[in-house]
Amino acid sequence: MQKRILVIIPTFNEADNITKIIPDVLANSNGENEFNILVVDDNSPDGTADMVESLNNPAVSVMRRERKLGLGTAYVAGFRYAIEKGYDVVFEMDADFSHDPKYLKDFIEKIDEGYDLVIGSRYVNGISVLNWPLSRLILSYMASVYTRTVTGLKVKDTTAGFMCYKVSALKQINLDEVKSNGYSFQIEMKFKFYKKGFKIVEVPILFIDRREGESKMSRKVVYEAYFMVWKLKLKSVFGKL
Ligand SMILES: Nc1nc2c(ncn2[C@@H]2O[C@H](COP(=O)(O)OP(=O)(O)O)[C@@H](O)[C@H]2O)c(=O)[nH]1
Ligand SMILES: [Mg+2]
Repeated sequence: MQKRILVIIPTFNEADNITKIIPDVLANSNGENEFNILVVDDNSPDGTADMVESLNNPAVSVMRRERKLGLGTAYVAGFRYAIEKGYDVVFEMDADFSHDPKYLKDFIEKIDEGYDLVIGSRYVNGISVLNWPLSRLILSYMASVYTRTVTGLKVKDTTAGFMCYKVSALKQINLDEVKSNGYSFQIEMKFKFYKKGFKIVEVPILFIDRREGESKMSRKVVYEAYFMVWKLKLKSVFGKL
């Protein structure tokens, strides 16, 4: 059966990456899987959104938001768009080539096997991360250990941002209740899927540090995640999740 697949790429100042990654993603389209892209741009000063629009590609849409509103809310807006437009499968993916489009087909295979959420994982086969400073790697790895310990979430790479959802499952998550603005969104979504009893699998990816531009990771993002994990745990204990 033919599947309509939407790859959501949130962007803030990704002009040097975005027009290069788009063709690599769309190259995955074939008779069975039709790939479209939604770029959710937060008024990037470097003109990311204009560059995408100038491609004039019918498989690519741009959602322009007024200002930098955070990764979490960008994805939620993308999910609502995917549901409204009747997509079957939706991807989360960074613009910066840390998430290599060559892996997209591995995720789709798992969706075809019946999984509801597929996670591109850096920590299933040891540690597969290239070119990150050691401090960033330790932060990421420890964030996963911490999240697993506090919440019991059975996922090795809890902050992974390369993911694929079956839209029929995503529809059962109350998106109004998704509270994270920043990167703790990645933890929140996995935990919500886990609590619903959906089928989750991790596939190995090699994560490579961004090609161009700058990371938007900040101290604020880390604090948000630190507290969000406890909020999720408490909510689930009191049956609110
Ligand atoms: N729309 C939007 N995109 C964002 C925001 N923050 C980060 N991004 C995008 O989300 C993706 C991941 O961010 P990145 O800075 O690469 O994070 P890192 O990989 O953890 O260092 C990239 O495509 C960013 O451009 C935001 O506030 N709004
Ligand atoms: Mg990145």
